[in-house]
Amino acid sequence: MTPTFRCGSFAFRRARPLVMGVLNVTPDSFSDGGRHFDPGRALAHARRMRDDGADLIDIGGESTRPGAMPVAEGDELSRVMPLVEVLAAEGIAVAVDTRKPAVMRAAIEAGAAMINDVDALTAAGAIEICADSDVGVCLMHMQREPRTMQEAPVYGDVVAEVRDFLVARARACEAAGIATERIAIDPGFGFGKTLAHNLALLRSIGTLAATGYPVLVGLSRKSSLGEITGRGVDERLPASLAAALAAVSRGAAIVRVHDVRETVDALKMWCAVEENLGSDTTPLRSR
Ligand code: 7PJ
Repeated sequence: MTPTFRCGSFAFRRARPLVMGVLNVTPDSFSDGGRHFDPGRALAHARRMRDDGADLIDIGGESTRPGAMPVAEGDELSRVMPLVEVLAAEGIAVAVDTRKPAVMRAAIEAGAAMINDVDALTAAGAIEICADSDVGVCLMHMQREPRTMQEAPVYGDVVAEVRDFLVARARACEAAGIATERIAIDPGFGFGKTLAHNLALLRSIGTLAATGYPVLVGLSRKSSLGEITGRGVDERLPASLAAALAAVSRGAAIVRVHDVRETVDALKMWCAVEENLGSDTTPLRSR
């Protein structure tokens, strides 16, 4: 039977990879920072991603790029909440990228379907807030914190350490009442990892997928892709598509991307070639 990923009122059959479109509403996010800070433009961009075939839209009001400083709760709420309310009311599966329990609570009340937490719900109260609702959760691995995470990250066995952390967090969520089908895990590319660490994790997506939890990957436009190609952040689309395909071909279930239209096309092609996608032949949404 095809497994299902449940978040809010949505149940995604995991017969094909899902696409999560990134909507940053911060003045300083590294790749599209500033571009969607105006609420009207942010809404238009979100709707475009939906029309291009995004299954989920991930709204973030705090930049977690390397070196980024924390954002005040009130600022994050005022950036994110108007968008969550409007997009959720339009029937879009909205994820909110936040580390703050107060933002999680408000987002859930406003109809968010998923909480995407780069801190893996480690803040006090975060697990309970999610457990008291029906949201899906994404638990991400990070070594240290955004301000300092890229200062010489060190691991013994990066794949085993990341997997063990994520499984422990997933078990903690289950113990608190979050159903297994509501949990996704994410190795956190670029979050306290060197290029070598990121590549080791990408090669080992299968090890993470073998836990049974859907694996979400965020590689889109990231600096590792720049290190490999020598390209600036606006020139990383080809590398981002290659990275997404490398990830899904190793078992990733959800790709978090900036370039939805292009990624959906790449995945349509990949799905057409694959013969192991189960009996569900539903094409990627093409509106
Ligand atoms: C990730 C994220 C990621 C998850 C960011 C960027 C940097 N959430 N939020 N996974 N990256 N789950 O937009 O590239 O990799 S912020």
